[in-house]
Amino acid sequence: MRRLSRTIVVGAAVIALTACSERTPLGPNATASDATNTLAHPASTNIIGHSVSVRTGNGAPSGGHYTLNIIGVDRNKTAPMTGDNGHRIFVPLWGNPKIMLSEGPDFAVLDANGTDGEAAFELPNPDPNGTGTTVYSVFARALGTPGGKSLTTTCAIDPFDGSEVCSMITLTLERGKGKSTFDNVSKYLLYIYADINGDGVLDRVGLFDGGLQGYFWDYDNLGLKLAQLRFYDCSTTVPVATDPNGPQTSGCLK
Ligand SMILES: [Ca+2]
Ligand SMILES: [Ca+2]
Repeated sequence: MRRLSRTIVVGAAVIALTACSERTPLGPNATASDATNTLAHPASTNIIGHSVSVRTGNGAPSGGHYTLNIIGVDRNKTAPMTGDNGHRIFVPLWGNPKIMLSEGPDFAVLDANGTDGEAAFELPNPDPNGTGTTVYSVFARALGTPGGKSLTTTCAIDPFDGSEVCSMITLTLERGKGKSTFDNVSKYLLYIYADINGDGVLDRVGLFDGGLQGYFWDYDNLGLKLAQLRFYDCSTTVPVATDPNGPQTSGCLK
């Protein structure tokens, strides 16, 4: 029986906090009013209360955000697209690529071509202290021709035996008829719910926690043309480890 390495976790938190002090706003889509509203002070309620306070018509918060479009294509891309930071990742319309995740101060597409089986995306540590309350939140919706859906599961590698560990909760994005609205999907995309220490009790592991490595989104596309993710500068408190299907609470949509 083993435990998460707290030493590594604490070390990562210090690095993340250092990075925070130099962090720029959420991205090119951020509005001028968000210029002072960086993630540098995650404990401040002002971040949530003032910039992200109104639900817009599509179910998303208002305010600055970074958008990532995951685009399903029926022909493989041949261009390398490494370092192509265009806010979009191409994936097979039918297929099961990995979107490799790496920690960084900003949101950035590092490899836009997932049609070769693997894409890469950089994002900040969502929960540097492992409290279950994030420093930013992810909203998602399905767009494109009705009928398609995708299944996204957050996974990582167990450093002790190299096995793949996936969250027991999977985000389903399904394009129905009519208007497509955003939902807060933070617990699906920013955490892994799994028993990683083998004691028979579920654990909750935030992205980039030192207890696992090689984090990625397993993206199983079943004909979805466009999955749109938006990252907002507001916090979400996700369910406890033993109740992954429980509700999230969030200050994003006050
Ligand atoms: Ca690739
Ligand atoms: Ca456990």
